[in-house]
Formats: sequence, C-alpha cells, structure tokens
Amino acid sequence: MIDLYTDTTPNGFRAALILEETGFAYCAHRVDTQKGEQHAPDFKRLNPAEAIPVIVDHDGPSGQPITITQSGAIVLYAARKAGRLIPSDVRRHAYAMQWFMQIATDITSSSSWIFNHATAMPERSAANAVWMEARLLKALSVADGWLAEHEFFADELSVADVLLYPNFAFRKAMLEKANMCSHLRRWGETMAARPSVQRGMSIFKRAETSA
Ligand SMILES: N[C@@H](CCC(=O)N[C@@H](CS)C(=O)NCC(=O)O)C(=O)O
Repeated sequence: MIDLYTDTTPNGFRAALILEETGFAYCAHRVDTQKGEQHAPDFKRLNPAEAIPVIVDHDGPSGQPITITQSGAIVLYAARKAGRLIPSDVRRHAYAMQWFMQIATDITSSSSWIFNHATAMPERSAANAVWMEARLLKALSVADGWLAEHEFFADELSVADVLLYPNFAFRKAMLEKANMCSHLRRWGETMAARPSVQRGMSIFKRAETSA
C-alpha cells in the first residue's frame, strides 16, 4: 500500500496520475496547501520542504518503507517499480529522458511556475506577466513541434507524458484562446481519454480514499 499526500495542483496530480497508470493500491490524503496544511508538523516530518506531493510506499525496497518527495521522482519511482513507462529501446529511452527533463525544467519550472507566480509576487507588473506568458507559450510550442511528428514524447506512452499532462490541463484554455499548439492539444485529448488520467485528475472529486 502507498500513502499519497497531495493537493489539486499540477505537481500533485502528477503523483496521482502515475499511481493510477501503474495500478498500485494507494490511499490519497489531501493536504490543502491554500490552508497551509503543508506546514503542519506531521507533514513537515514527511517533507521538510513543506510541499506536496509525497508518497510513502510501505512496501518499498527490500520490503522496507520509503518516503519520496518531488513529483518527478515519484513518477520515476512508480514507473520503475511497475516496469512500465520507461522505454527499453535506446532511442525511445533517450527521448523519454530528454522530454522528462525538458518538461521538468524548461516547460514547467522555469516557464509555467514563473507565469503562475507573476500575479502573486510582492511587486506585480502587467508587463512582466505578458512577458512570462510569451515565455510559457514558447516553451509549449517546442513540445508542440515535436508532437507534430510523434504520437507521444517517446513514440509510446512514457513518464514524460505523465509529467506534462497536469500542467497541460491547467494551460489548455490559454492555448485554445491563443489558437496555438494544435499538436499538443491533440496529444492532450489522447491523454485525457485514458481512464487512468481521468481518475487521477479527479482524485478528490471521488472518495477521499482510493485503492
Ligand atoms: N519541485 C517540487 C515542487 C513541489 C511544490 O512546489 N509543491 C507545491 C504545490 S504544486 C506546494 O506544496 N507548495 C506549498 C508551499 O509553497 O508552501 C515537485 O515537483 O514536487
């Protein structure tokens, strides 16, 4: 059994998606970051960085429990444990790793995150928000160009697709409004049709506990 501590944010949904996709039994606990529950002492013991998502796999390596933070690390851990979503073919493996890194660093951390916080920073600037939106759209356009010639980032479903989907879902309306990234939106529809993605994205709309 895996305990998942998460919230309804892109990073949080990544962990839910990989657990749904790999089919491990898990129990979801909501940590409401808007209410500051990530700062509670019990949660801080799980992640001193005071951020979701966190998993505790009670059947970890050698049967011993393991606690893992960082959405990307959780995606890779579950994929490896399941023996899925990390292609063994060398070319596909390289594509999966390249896009996993590009999504984790260029698309989500240095573009989507900054854009998201542009309106919440102590000194707000409309010009900065416009600049950050353009930067995010550029980063997403690079993924769009790749997906024009690839059904999935590694030509088969992989950890890279799981990593990006929640961020894409949060930015879909922006892309539609800008009438941009048709290939990325086609990929998003393919992902959205997966029952595992639907379950992961509605994790707290369903029962509080999922197994
Ligand atoms: N790099 C981390 C980022 C984790 C993160 O920033 N989580 C946010 C929610 S998406 C959070 O818990 N923020 C709480 C806070 O900043 O106080 C990951 O990928 O898991």
